[in-house]
Amino acid sequence: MMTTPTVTDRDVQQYQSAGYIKFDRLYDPETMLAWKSRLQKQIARDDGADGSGVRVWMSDVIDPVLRDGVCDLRIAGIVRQLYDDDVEFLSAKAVFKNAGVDYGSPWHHDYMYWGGSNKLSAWIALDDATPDNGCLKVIPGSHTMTFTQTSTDRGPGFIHRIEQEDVADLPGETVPVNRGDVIFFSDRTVHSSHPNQTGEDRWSFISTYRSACVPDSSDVWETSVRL
Ligand SMILES: O=C(O)CCC(=O)C(=O)O
Repeated sequence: MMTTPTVTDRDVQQYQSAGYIKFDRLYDPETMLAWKSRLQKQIARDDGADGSGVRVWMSDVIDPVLRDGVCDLRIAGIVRQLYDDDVEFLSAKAVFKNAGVDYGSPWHHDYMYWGGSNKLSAWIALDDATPDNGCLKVIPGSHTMTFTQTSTDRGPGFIHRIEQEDVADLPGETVPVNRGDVIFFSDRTVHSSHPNQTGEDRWSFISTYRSACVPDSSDVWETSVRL
């Protein structure tokens, strides 16, 4: 039977002070490979799997198996303890890098894209990720800071960014993961990712949640699922 993962006071403190926390092996590797296969088939059906390595599904159109996966107790139990008791799932995105789509994401935080109330996302590792194949980098504590946003169509995928010189004095942390690990992070936490230099697949699935009790002025989401 599935049980709520243990979240200690120290974990909550780490999330609140650093703006992120990693939980090891929330999902088993077989489940992650099954999710990856569903995503690959869905993307192939939708658009032939070429182009950018980011795809987003809102809560009303996402594959129900994946929706149930990102709303189950493993994630919901942690989101409730780290962030808020009463939570809604909003959307999820696949971010894949491979031999053809190998870029690192530039520094940014997700609030730049969304606005509104503060949110939390879960970066779910569908593959092992290391500095060589494109794992995440975060700036601990950056969720409480203010940054200048640059908007550009330079480079792949990410329109809104924070310039490297604006974070040069802030120690970033590289967060390698094993398949099935999950990194929970605030939408104000500044993050980026390494490029994939291996030619091997690096897939992540990133689900996003908000408090059901806090008014949200963002116009990004029209549907949600109460956890
Ligand atoms: O998974 C990655 O490479 C980075 C994804 C990311 O930064 C984002 O989707 O906001």
